Amino acid sequence: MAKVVHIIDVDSGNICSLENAIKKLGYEVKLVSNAEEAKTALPEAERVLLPGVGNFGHFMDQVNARKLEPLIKEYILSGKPLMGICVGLQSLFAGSTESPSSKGLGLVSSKVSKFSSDTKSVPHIGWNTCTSSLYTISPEKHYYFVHSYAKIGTEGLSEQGWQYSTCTYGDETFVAALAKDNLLFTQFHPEKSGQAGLDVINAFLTGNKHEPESNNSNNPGSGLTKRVIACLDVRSNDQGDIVVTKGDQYDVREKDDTKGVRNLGKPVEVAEKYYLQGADEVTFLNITSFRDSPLHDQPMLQVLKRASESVFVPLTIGGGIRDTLDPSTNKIVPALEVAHLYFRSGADKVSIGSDAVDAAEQYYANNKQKTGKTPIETISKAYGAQAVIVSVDPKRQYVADPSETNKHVYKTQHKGPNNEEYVWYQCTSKGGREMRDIGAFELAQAVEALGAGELLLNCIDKDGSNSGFDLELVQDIKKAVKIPVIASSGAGNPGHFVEVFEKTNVEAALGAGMFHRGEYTVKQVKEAMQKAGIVTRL
Ligand code: 1PR
Repeated sequence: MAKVVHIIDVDSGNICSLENAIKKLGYEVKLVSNAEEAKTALPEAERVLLPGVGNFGHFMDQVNARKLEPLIKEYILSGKPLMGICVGLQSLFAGSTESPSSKGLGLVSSKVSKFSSDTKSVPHIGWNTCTSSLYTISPEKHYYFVHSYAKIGTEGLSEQGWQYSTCTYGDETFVAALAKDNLLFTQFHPEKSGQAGLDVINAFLTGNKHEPESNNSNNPGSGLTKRVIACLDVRSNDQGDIVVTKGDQYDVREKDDTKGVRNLGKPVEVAEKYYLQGADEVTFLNITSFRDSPLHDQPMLQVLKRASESVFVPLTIGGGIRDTLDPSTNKIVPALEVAHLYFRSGADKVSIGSDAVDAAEQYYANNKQKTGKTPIETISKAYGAQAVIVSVDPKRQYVADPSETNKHVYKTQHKGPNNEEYVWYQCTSKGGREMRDIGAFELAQAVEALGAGELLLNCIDKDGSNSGFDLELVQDIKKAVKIPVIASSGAGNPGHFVEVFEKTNVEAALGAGMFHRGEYTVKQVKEAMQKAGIVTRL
């Protein structure tokens, strides 16, 4: 009979991913979500996981509302093994500047605080290296982090008997993992860190501690990598099968007489292939969700569920994240609930497209007052900014003189059809079908203010062109915001990834067509990056 692992489930975004990782390692999972269940389960439990994602206050509120705090503490004091992940690690501390009125478990006396964004993007998103060799954590390997808050510095930890591993992000060094007796806490997500992460979970489950002689005994490896993301545009074809497709300037129909939806494979198989090739993240964009409510899009939820059983890197899902009418009840289902459905099916982040344009327009119309009600705000409040990507679908617009528009323009080296020297990028919604009265620069600033954690910056003019990323646009949007930016649209060969990382300071780049058509693999992209001296995870 399989051994059992108990997971304390307070509706954290990553439960499904964690469950899949534990099952992959050959264990059975039992969820414990309230005091009643905990009172029966924890005295019998042999190994417990405490995962957390998102907002510290929301997490502690959930723990307290379910009356779990004394039971978790009692379990910890019993000396049996417990592993906390991400906000699970942060909950160990007395509190966090993220939610000053919420108390943590207080097993470590200091507080968690926010990264400074003076010289770097915040949140810290990506694959980074750590010191030490606690529970197989190796300075040679990369682990996936996604957070804005951390235990910065290590003062007092050794004195309180903790072994720790640290990670450096820009100018700040923070706690990547903490261990003491049978306790292990990681700030990174081992369930999303590929084989290296599965090894850490396995080491915890089997009690393989590998304690170093002293804290910080090893130098960390190369540090934060530039991420390579594989993107799967997904929709039903005319036969009703869910397929990976890919357009040119967003037109996904064949150019021949059939005019059928271009079919480039089955989503789960394609996602697995890119995971095995070394993709740092996989993104699914449900490109026709503006027509089909995601609430009834069970096939898409199934795709996500099945992909998350075998793909142990972050999965993003976009398409239809908005307040949605449920035709069966005639009631509006809030975007937060739609996102919740996706998170419970294995998504780690959601990507908002059309609704973000509405929200940004509303933000400026309200003189930059936030309502607290837009999907960006509600989802980021519950799941954390790092779980909310905004996908921008802009189209180039040329002007001869900046005075011709009230949008942010820049002088371009690639002049317009009538020799125009200035350009701005007009946002669209519904997959490029509707032109909107807002520029990409203005939208980027609005959605950052509303709480988005990352931007997926497409460019309709470049999509499917194989001519390289729009470097000017990427540079311009990087100047607009502090949050990380993913460059997208136009990648045709590995050199284009090298180019965007060398010529801009973007954090990640995404490719679709060149991978789907089998012209290049993700591995080839990463080998080219490594050859060029760009930090990557091979
Ligand atoms: O508006 O919140 O429902 O979200 C819809 C999502 O679907 C948005 O993220 C939007 O970008 C996407 N989408 C809608 N229609 C299309 C389409 O192609 N007809 N796909 C579409 C956008 C863009 C890329 C693409 C890159 C790289 N896909 O992410 O993968 O351009 O392509 P390349 O490397 O081949 O050049 P909502």
